[in-house]
Amino acid sequence: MIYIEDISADEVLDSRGNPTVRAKVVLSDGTIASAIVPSGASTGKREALELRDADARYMGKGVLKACENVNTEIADELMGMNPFNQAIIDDAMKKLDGTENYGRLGANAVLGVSMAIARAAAASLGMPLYRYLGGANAMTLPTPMFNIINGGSHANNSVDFQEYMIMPLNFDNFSEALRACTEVYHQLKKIIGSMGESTALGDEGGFAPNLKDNEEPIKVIMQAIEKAGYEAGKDIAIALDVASSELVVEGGYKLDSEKRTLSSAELVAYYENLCAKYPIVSIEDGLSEDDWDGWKLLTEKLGAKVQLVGDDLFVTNEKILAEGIAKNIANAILIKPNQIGSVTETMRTVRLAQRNNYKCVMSHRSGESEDAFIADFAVALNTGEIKTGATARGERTAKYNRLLEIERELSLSEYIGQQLFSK
Ligand code: 2PG
Ligand code: MG
Repeated sequence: MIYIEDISADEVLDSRGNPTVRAKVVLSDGTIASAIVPSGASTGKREALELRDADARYMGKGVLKACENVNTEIADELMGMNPFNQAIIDDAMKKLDGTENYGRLGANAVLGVSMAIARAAAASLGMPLYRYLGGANAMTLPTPMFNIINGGSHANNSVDFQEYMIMPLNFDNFSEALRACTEVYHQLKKIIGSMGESTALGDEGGFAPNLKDNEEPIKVIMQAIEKAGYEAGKDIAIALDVASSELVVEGGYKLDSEKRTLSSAELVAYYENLCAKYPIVSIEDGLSEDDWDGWKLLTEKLGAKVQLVGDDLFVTNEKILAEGIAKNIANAILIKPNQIGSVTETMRTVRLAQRNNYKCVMSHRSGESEDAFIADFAVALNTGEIKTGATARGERTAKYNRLLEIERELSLSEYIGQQLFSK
């Protein structure tokens, strides 16, 4: 029997220059695989714990303790186990940690190992990761939610909303859809430049200009869609991640660029107005993670026609999602493996969402790496959508380029004619 021979971790850097965990797994058949854990900026309060050293190194952000936990306790526990039992392995780490949120070992330690083991198991079988994790049914290339303007805590500009994204509609395949989005991105750069604004990039590869309010980015994106030769609403739609938990102040949501604070009901009305004027198909974290009454109102008002994605709201947590489903809150969930801490728990949350007709959007974090695990994971779980930034910055293109590779593999394989593209 093939077994786990060695597990280790070292401290590497993410796309913001912050330390993160790279875990490495060696199997008894000689297979070696590694995985790098991402890290968020606008994190939800109920996310699993990211263990940081909080000492003098890297302004407290070192992850040597998390690496040490992998090198000692986790390695001791898992060495000798069968790498093909992902759920049993992930469960063993959960028990070893002993807390609800990986508060002892760190979700960054646990997730790194969980991903590296999945990757090693796939490699040992000579299978692509998406096929190993998803089986014969893994064949849907996800629609990109392509981040084109960055604001909020992902950029140093005036825009309050965190992400303005475009989504391709009705394209026959992933690569054509990606091309269309990238062409819009290039046109947008020209338009922003011609306005005399900076075309510098934010954390996720979108532009980060100073614009006068939170509607202006949508206006320039509409122009860019047209300039690129596409029709807004027919070929390309708009999606927002407001990340509104970051806007909360006493008495409501503060929109700095507009010098006003809105109540939950006023913010919902603001979205209704935007949706009436523009082809907006998805709004993420429109209300804060604690504002469940606001979420209820938002879902009542817009849920029938707009995808309402819970990110900070659900933090990829099966239990919190179950509460949301029971209360009819939102109709979609963002899936970030490091919010919950392991491959198995991520899969369980996706399963619950899909069974209840909640859409799933696989997602990167704002602090990323060259690791493209989520590209395979999105195909494996047939999430149908992926959020992984713009086609700029290597840590973002790593995911798009991996999806292009998967697309090619699926159309060359036994799935000829069956490669599905979620649109
Ligand atoms: C989000 C993410 C990713 P962060 O809010 O959806 O885009 O940002 O990783 O900073 O939480
Ligand atoms: Mg979000």
